[in-house]
Amino acid sequence: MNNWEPTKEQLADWQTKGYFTIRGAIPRDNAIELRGVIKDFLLRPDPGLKTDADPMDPMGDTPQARAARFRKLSGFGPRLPLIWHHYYGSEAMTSVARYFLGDTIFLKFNSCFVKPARTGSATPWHQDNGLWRDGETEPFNFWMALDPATTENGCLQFIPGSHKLGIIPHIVYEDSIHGELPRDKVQQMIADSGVEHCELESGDVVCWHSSICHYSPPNPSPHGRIAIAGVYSTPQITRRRQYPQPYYWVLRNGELCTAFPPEQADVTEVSWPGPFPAAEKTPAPVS
Ligand SMILES: O=C(O)CCC(=O)C(=O)O
Repeated sequence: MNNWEPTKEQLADWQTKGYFTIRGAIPRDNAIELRGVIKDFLLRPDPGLKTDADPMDPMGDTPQARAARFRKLSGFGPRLPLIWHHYYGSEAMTSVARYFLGDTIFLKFNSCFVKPARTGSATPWHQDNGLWRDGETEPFNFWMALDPATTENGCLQFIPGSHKLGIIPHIVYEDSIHGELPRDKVQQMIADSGVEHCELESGDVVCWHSSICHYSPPNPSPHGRIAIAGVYSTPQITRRRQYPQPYYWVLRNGELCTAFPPEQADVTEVSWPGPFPAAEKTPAPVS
């Protein structure tokens, strides 16, 4: 294992803003291969993966329409060797996580965010641990652009410094696709701290604190935006889980876990905290 260390700038960004970027975390050619694997899944009549309950428009029977059905796919990383070895279970990513989490790490969540050209929808303002509702602030979140992510095609936006505000209870509005930060609170945070657009090239990664407030807008542009995201954690941080999804070892005692399929980590289960509370009224989403 190499000993990755952040640059001074990355460390300062992590501490003050709550996120930092790694340019060329994996070679661009590899990122483009991974995108091909995801596109292959999207075009299958039944991708056989966990998908959001928010299929996107249009839902026709052309290859283009089939590729535009889903906003998010989950649980594919440990099933696809190319994605596992180049990303979730790679030395490139685990050596970064090791700097923050230590020598024994598992993958807590893995998902793919698909934002097709013109129809790609927004991910509402949220904190990851506001959605998890397990009280964990220390897991390590990472997101890789497979297509270039730009302001035009809906790159991620962060409120710098919002990771210091603690976990804010999330709610659902009538038009929410999942729990989200209270919209009036987001307006106030943006007025106070501004918003940063995180533009990335294929193979670049952004890592963020689990409490940072972030969002991605719809994609009106002619360019699709596919990205793969993950969350690493440790047995010390994660003593409980809320989703019926397995966790997978990536690093044990400083050794990269190279087995495929990856070995599942044993984590004590606790019960699901129940639905998000409903908002009293529904203002327009914050964009
Ligand atoms: O890729 C996106 O649009 C949203 C990603 C996100 O919010 C997340 O991974 O928590």
